[in-house]
Amino acid sequence: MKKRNRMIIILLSLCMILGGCTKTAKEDEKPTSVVVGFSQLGAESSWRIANTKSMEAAAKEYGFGLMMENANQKQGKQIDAIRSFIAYQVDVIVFSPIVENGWDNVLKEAKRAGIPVILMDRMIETTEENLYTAYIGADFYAEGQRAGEYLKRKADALGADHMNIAEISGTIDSTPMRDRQRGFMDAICGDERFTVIDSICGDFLRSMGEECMRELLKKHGRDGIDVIYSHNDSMTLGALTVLEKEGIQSGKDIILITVDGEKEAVSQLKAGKINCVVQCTPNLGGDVMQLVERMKNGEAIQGVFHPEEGLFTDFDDLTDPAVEGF
Ligand code: GYE
Repeated sequence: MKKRNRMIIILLSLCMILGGCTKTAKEDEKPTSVVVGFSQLGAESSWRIANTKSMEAAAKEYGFGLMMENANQKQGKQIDAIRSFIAYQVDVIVFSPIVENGWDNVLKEAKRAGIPVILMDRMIETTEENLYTAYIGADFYAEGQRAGEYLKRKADALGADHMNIAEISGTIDSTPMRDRQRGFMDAICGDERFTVIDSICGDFLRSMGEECMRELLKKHGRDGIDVIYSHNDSMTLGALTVLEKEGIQSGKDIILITVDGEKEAVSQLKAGKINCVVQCTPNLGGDVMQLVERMKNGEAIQGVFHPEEGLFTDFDDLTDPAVEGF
C-alpha cells in the first residue's frame, strides 16, 4: 500500500519468528496490501475467544496482515501494544478497550502519526474529538433494556408481586458493564415489584461468577434472591454450578437472565436452567475488515455501527433451529 510496506513485512516476519503474531509463513510470501494492528483485551470468556477468531478469519479473508496482541486484561498492555503498532506504522489500529477511560494520550499519538483507529466491541470516554474513526460493536444499553423487558414479562406471567434482584456485573467501567446495567435499570425503573438488592462485580470471568454466587447466597440466603441478572454467560455458567451444588433449582427458584448467547448458555436455556439469554454477537471481524477495506479505498468513514441482535427466552419455541448459540 505504501512505501514502508517492505519494512512492515520484515517486521511482521520478525514478529512471527518471535511467536507474537497470527500470520503464517506462507501468507508472508505475498505482500499484504494492508496491515492492521489489533489489540485484543484478553481471553476472559467464550465471547472473547470467538471474537478473536472472527478477527483472524476476517483478516485472512480480506488478505490483510494482522498484528495481534492480547493484553490479558491489562490496560497498560493495551497501551503498549498500540504504541508498538504506531512504531510499526501499521495502516489501521483496531482495539477493544478494556475500560472507557485513560486512552487520550496514546490515541493522540496515533493521531499524530496519521494512523486511523477503529474501536471494536467497547467504547471510550474522551473529551477530545476525532481520536477514533468508527465504533463497531453492540448497543449494550439496548441489551440491558431487553433483559429488563423480559423480566417484566416474566413477572406478569408468574403473577409475582415482588422480586429481589441481584446483579453480577462485568468489569467495572467497561462499556458493556455500564450500559447493560443502565439499560436494565431504566427498563425496570418505576415498577414497584422489583428491588435490586445487590450488585457485585464478577469481571466477566466464570470463576468469579462462582465466587459471586457463593457470596450472594451467603449474604442474602437462598430465599432472599429471586432473580440473578448476570452481565455475561461465563459468569452465569459459573453461578449455575454453585446453584446446582446447593440444590437450588435455577430457572424456577431463581430466575436467571444472562447476556451473550454462547452455545453452553443456550443449551442451559433449553434445559430450563436459564430463563433468558440476551444476544451479543462476537462475530464483528467481517464488519471491521470491511470498514478497513473501505478506508483503504479512500472513503471517509465515521460513525457507530451496531450489529442486529435479539434474545432467546423461555417464552420462545426452543425447538426452533434458529435458537442457537455461537
Ligand atoms: O459480553 C463478555 C466479554 O465486551 C461484549 O466482554 C463484550 C463482553 C462480553 O468478556 O462475555
